[in-house]
Amino acid sequence: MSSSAPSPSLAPHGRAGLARRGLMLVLSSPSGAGKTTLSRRLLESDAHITMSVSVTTRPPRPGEVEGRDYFFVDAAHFEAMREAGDLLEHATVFGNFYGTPRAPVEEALGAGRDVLFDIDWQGTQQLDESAGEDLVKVFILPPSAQDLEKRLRTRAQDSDAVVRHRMEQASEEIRHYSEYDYIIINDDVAESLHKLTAILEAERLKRRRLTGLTEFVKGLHAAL
Ligand SMILES: Nc1nc2c(ncn2[C@@H]2O[C@H](COP(=O)(O)OP(=O)(O)O)[C@@H](O)[C@H]2O)c(=O)[nH]1
Ligand SMILES: [Mg+2]
Repeated sequence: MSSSAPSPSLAPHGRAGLARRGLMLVLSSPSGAGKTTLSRRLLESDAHITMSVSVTTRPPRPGEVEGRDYFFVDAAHFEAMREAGDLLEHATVFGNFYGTPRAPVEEALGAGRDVLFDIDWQGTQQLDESAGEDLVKVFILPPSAQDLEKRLRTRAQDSDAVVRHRMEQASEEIRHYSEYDYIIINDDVAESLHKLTAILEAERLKRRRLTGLTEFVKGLHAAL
């Protein structure tokens, strides 16, 4: 993703010309907490972060676009990717397989771009092991159980039994909140986006990510 008008505060090579390593921003939440909406909004507002598009064996929902929301594949294709080592992480969620293709992530990070992941706690744990310090983990919580139930009902128009099952799954996902660095209670999307942007900006300024810092400071010294 690129922009003709880069915002100086968010540029991977900021005004001072500092190069930095790209970071991996993970968003996890129970289904219905608003994570997909929040991801979309972040991608629209920040030109320097790229979405990691997962492969899944779940069938597409109405309105979902191949290559934007997911790459929709069958189980055999998924297995082949997994066996070839083409997935950075993978997990089974609601009986379907989900995985993160490795190549696009490595390519984006190599180019100094940040990558956004909408994955569950299982995938986050796997990335934690392989990515370590490049990973920034954000957990989104619904403001209340009633709110979550309302969102699940209006969104999917599922039966009571399905909604009940999703609520139980939500309860299970929420158990993992303490494995994350940041928590956002998603009461209001605009406010949550503001918080997420603040997290991203602060993380981008971490000294250890600024690979061009030594050179920059050397230059300062030389001119003093
Ligand atoms: N581990 C892992 N989880 C994923 C991946 N892609 C999506 N997920 C998670 O799978 C869960 C179900 O996603 P989805 O089928 O889109 O339904 P949703 O709950 O309505 O968002 C969500 O928690 C996603 O974050 C992936 O590549 N790896
Ligand atoms: Mg989603």
